[in-house]
Amino acid sequence: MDKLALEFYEALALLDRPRVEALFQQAISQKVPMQVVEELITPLLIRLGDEWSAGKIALSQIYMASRICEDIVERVLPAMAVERKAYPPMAIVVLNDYHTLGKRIVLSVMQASGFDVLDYGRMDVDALVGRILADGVKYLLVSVLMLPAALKVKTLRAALDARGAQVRIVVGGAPFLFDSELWREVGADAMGCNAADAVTIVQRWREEAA
Ligand code: B12
Repeated sequence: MDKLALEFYEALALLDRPRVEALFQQAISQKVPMQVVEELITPLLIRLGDEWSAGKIALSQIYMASRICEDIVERVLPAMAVERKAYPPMAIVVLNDYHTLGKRIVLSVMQASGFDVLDYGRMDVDALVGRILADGVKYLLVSVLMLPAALKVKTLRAALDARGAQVRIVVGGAPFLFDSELWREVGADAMGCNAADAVTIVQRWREEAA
């Protein structure tokens, strides 16, 4: 970990908001804000999660640290592109989970890249299937950070298949980063490691259909 990342991590673990803010400003003087989010903030949150599962820090620390990060990320998310791309209807959702920051970032990056993406917020499978059918969604972006929620993608796929809905599903989030084969096992069509992957995958699907 470089010096800035180490200092950022220490400030975050101590919940020292002014220091975190100052270090973020320092980082964005060298790189574009979204790159700092992906390369600095996301890995450090993952590290905090590992420290929590190892019993080294309290959940309340993660909660507060993630609130500080959310505030920073919210301020630097890219603006929606003026030019919109003509793509099949697509939506993004957090499935049965309360981890929302990843979805927020993926949505903004997609919108900044010119995609119209319906934001379904947080839903369970039954409600989600209804929305997908009503909106005629063809590409679905699913964000999950809990393993039980990741396994629900299998239920979702089965429910969509049972209704004859042809929907391509791209998944992302911690369980799929922990287990690189999980996305196939739950019946997704693709898995993305970050927001930029979401853009690449959707573009690839469109090219394949052309
Ligand atoms: C912050 C955090 C919280 C916060 C969430 C705040 C919020 N509003 O989001 C709080 C404190 C509330 C929380 C609560 C809990 N958490 Co938590 N949490 C985390 C932590 C540390 C970071 C998550 C995060 O925000 N990362 C930053 C964002 C930007 O990254 P991201 O979501 O991964 O998204 C990026 C990529 O994955 C990708 N991506 C994400 N979605 C998608 C979708 C698509 C389509 C694509 C292409 C890409 C993509 O792009 C994003 C940008 O790069 C993770 C650790 C980890 N390894 O992820 C644990 C973690 C997810 N939590 C965990 C747990 C267990 C819990 C709790 C059950 C703890 C408890 N006992 O209460 C609760 C459950 C809450 C619930 N029911 O959902 C576990 C899950 C383990 C598992 N196997 O299921 C983890 C992995 C920690 C750990 N190492 O054990 N948590």
